[in-house]
Amino acid sequence: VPVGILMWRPPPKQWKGEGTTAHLYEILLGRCYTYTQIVRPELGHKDCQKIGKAFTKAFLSKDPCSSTEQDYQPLMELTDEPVPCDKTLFWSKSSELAHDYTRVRQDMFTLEDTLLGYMADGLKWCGDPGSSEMNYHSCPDWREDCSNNSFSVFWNTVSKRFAEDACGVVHVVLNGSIRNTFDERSTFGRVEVFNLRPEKVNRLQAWVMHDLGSVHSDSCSSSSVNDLKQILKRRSITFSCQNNYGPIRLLQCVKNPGHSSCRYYR
Ligand code: N1C
Repeated sequence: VPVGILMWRPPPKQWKGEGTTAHLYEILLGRCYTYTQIVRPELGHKDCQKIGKAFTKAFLSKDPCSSTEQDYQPLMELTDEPVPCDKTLFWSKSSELAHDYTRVRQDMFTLEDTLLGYMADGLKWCGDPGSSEMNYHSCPDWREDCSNNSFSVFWNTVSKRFAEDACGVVHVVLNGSIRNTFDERSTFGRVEVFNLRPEKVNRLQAWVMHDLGSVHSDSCSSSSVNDLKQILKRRSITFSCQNNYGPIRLLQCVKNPGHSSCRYYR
């Protein structure tokens, strides 16, 4: 039998989404070291080599459309990290604003301010059952290919843990400039809200932020936010809500000082 036949592998499948981020492994390792050595040196004992290997092992040589929570379990165990009570910040459709805020409020944490979120933020990855390599050409698209793809399952898994670990008063930044300010299909609405532990979370504080100058707006009194309130009520968690929370409004004004809504601060 010619050697070439034995070596033949089916070509990687063509998915609708973009492929694995170039140099994924090196980026993950570099971010792990940056986080554990520089951002939070108290985590300096974490083994980034082991974490990097567990990360890629979770999806390499596997069908990227049948990813499971179990695949990521070894990685989860290596990256546990406490977030102090009252300091958890969730967000939905408000990524930039929420992260701007925790950048200044260094005592507060979004998922991307914890090790695993920091490592994975903005990256894409998938493998292929017929190969031990990453697929740099394409990865499944959530809508057009499959929902149980390697990175969606990852975000569901880490978001679930982030919510389970939260305690005290927890916070969420919501986008009041879109119709579904609270979206039951988002990670926040689907995963995080249902994984808060009522025995240790006493209250969810929502901040509904409007883009400067947006016309269409939803607020604390909108029906979608009321849905959130009802879900929490059934789960025995108190809900409070504030429109255009001042400290975050100030950050919006820092970026757009000329706006009429910001004249108050000039
Ligand atoms: O679906 P979302 O928002 O409600 O997810 C945000 C919510 C946050 O509270 C986070 O704790 O869920 C967590 N989370 C991330 O931290 C995260 N970083 C990057 C969920 N998803 C995250 N991503 C990617 O953004 C991921 O690919 C997911 O599909 C989007 C979700 O953004 P969204 O709809 O604005």
